[in-house]
Amino acid sequence: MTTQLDLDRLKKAAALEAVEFVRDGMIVGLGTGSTAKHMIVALGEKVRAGMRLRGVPTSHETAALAKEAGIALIDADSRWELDVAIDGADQVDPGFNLIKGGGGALLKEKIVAASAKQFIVLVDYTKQVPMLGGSFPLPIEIIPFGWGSTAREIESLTKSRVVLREKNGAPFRTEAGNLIVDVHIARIHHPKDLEIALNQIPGVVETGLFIGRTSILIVGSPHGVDIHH
Ligand code: ABF
Repeated sequence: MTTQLDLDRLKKAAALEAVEFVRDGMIVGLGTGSTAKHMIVALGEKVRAGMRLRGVPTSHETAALAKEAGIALIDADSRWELDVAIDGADQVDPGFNLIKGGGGALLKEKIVAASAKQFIVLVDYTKQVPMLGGSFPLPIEIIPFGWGSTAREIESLTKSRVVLREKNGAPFRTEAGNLIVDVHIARIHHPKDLEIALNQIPGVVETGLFIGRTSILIVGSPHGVDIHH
């Protein structure tokens, strides 16, 4: 049986491989989550060893970790171009398509991934699935105004149960002040089509589907770390 501790070791092993793609002078998109945290700590060590890096964080939590690690952050509200973005994921299929957003930072994560020349994704092997959906609900960030009607539209498009995410008994709010619904969808046969259709529903800000964005997938597993280009 693989314990959380074992999985964390695999995430760290993947993160250590990922930072080897970072070169002096790069601007790096910094992901969010427990896998990304290992990557940030490892980048901090590179900075201490003399590497010059600047980062764009995908959440307040990541910004705090990066500062602690000694990584200089650039003004997130300006115009930037990223050499590389490195982030975790909740599910990855054989085509390297992803579900992200379990941590609620999917909007910034997608903006950052989209603006990077290379998007490196880090997972432990348990995140690999033959097809997206099923074991992990698809997160969708929506505008609070009329959220019930947006959720109904999502429900009728996906024919799936749509649940408003809560935290401490209240609706979960993203850093942009929006809500998240988790869609309990069985199997996503055509993820690109679904992403396009969801984005056409008024009130949908962004979906947790990251389709065709992964440049490099790094998987930590009990037999070692695999790097897929
Ligand atoms: C972020 O962190 C999210 O998009 C995803 O929900 C989560 C992955 O979690 P972890 O790295 O903690 O397993 O990348």
